[in-house]
Amino acid sequence: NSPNNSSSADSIASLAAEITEACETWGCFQVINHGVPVEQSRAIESAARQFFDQPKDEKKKVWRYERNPLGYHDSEITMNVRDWKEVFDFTVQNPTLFPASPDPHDLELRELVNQWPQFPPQFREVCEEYAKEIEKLGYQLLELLSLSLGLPRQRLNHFFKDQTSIVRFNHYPPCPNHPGQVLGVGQHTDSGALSILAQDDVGGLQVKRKWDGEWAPVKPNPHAYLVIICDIFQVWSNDKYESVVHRAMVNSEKERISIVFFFYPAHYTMVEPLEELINDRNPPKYRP
Ligand code: AKG
Repeated sequence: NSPNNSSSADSIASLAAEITEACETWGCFQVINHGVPVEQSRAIESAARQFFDQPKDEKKKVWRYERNPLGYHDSEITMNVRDWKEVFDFTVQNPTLFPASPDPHDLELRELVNQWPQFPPQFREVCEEYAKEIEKLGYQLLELLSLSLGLPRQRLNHFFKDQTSIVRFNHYPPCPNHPGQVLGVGQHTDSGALSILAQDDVGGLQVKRKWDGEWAPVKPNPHAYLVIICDIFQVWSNDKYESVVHRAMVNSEKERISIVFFFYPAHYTMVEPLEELINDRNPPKYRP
């Protein structure tokens, strides 16, 4: 109750109000002064560049496979000939338990284990350190998002005790083809709760505006993260916040890197609209 406490409570409340507005209008927002140390952001970007700079045969040593889809892949494996990118994925809780199939009645679980490349030598350490920092930011954002929905600050945290989150490096090589005909990644929404995206200064990410369906470029700011509302959050909020449709354009001259933290709850989480947000006038729009 000291003056300092009340001014910090006021600034959290006003931050939560700004987040409400951004999520309702855009489904995403940028954060600066986020607390992830700049050395760690630089180290992970440099590790990603060094990894992707290797010949394909080297990268293929950590090629992902069907039962453990972590590691390196490109559109050869996704069969999506329109995606002009290559990817490296690792899980934040290693190993992570994951449903073997999308069928909710199939209870078989798989253990997903990270595949670490030999080069660059500090790759694993840099990734693990970064994961700790981005996870901290994820929890802070969850708290602010809870407040922004008028819920207790810690309301969502327990869903993430055994999180199945993934960090993805996206590398988009320069693409000589006509940019209008090729997409780095086609339009989609993310299936998790939140995505926290870092990008270099090249640009290419676009989000679909909710009010007129037009594509809006996200101005790249290498010191900021873009926080994206994803499908699970849309269900929790019973459509108050909608998952944002986004895509990445290619660049004909420059390569581009983005690093995404896909914040997923535990595999056993039953996703349904939060009961505090439901009433007779706002019945649940989703079944569990
Ligand atoms: C994804 O990895 O799902 C993305 O949407 C990446 C977008 C980007 O690279 O900016």
